[in-house]
Amino acid sequence: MLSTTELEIEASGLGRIREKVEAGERLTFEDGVALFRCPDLTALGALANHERERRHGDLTYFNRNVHVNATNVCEATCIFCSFSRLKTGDPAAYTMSLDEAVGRVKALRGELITEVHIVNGLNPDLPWDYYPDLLRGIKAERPDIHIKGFTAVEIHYFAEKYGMSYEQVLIKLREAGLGSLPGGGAEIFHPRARKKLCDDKVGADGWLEVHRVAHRLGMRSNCTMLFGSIETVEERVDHLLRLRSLQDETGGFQTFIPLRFHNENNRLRRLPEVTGYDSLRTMAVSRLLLDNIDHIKAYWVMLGIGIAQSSLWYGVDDIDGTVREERIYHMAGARTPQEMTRKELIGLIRQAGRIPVERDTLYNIVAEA
Ligand code: V47
Repeated sequence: MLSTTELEIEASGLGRIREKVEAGERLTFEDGVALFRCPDLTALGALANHERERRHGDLTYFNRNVHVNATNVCEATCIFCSFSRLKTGDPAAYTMSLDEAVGRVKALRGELITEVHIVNGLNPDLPWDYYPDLLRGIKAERPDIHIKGFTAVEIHYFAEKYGMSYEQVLIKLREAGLGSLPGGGAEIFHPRARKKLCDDKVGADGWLEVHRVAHRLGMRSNCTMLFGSIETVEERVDHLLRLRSLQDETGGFQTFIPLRFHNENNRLRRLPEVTGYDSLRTMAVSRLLLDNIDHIKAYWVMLGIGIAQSSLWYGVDDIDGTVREERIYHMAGARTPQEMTRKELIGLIRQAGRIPVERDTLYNIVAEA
């Protein structure tokens, strides 16, 4: 006999997909579109939660991290971005000196941070040495800290600007202390949407190739999707399936992070705010389609704390970290705090009925909280 939840899933038209999920069968493009088009969020959430609990039970991961955005000067003209400034000297453009950037980490002396997350603009005025020097400077201060830094877009830019292959860039950065790559810059891979969103930065194939090379070198990385701007549901599914294909090849992605579009201070400000409903369904569909990626992360800074917490029942098993000094989303209108304490994160996870687990960047367990 079917349980009440199974009956609800049947009634929502997702019965066949439920059978596939339970049999461990891979979902297709059409299944992905059907999941996005299903209005019954509760049924979709139950399906994603089934998968989440099968993999992780109640465990919910977080870490203690700090963000360093060393420059917002950026040659790219992505229309969704509120963080970047085209040229050095433009109002609100900034570039930290190495002392200043390393000083952000130095200031944490004694605090139990395990990760520095670095994402920058594509700054035409900086010499190559700035980047390895930044990594070495941070490592000299805190050899214990894992540096997750530079999106695939930055790696591609370094390769072109300084005349190296992706492999050479990654090896040099790794020698200077880079541990893994964050998932940013993926946006939406489909050429129609990508052309509108970010015509002058690396395309889907280049983004994927950087991660392919990083994985081949034994580095782990994350992946993302910017959702809720001008993309269609089909383009979201296409994006997720391209990530799934690369993961079949390499197995190097650790976590997928759906990034909710924020509409303030950028050229897409006329678009409506992305709803909580859309955020939850996007996370649920991601959990179901990305059958080969272990973790789905709710980045609370951009989702809002309430949705991030609710998402723990919609496929999500990771809530990111303490995130001090975030700039990219706060310049785009995020109203979330600049940081959360470990205690606050643990409280949010427990209040949602889940078990908090502090992890490091590579998902080694630091402590069961
Ligand atoms: O690539 C920029 C996004 C990304 C906006 O790997 C925007 O653990 C919404 O890479 N509205 C950078 N999104 C952030 C990033 C990241 C964040 C958290 C965790 C990890 C990880 C990586 O931010 C960009 C772009 O997709 N972004 N502007 C905006 N207005």
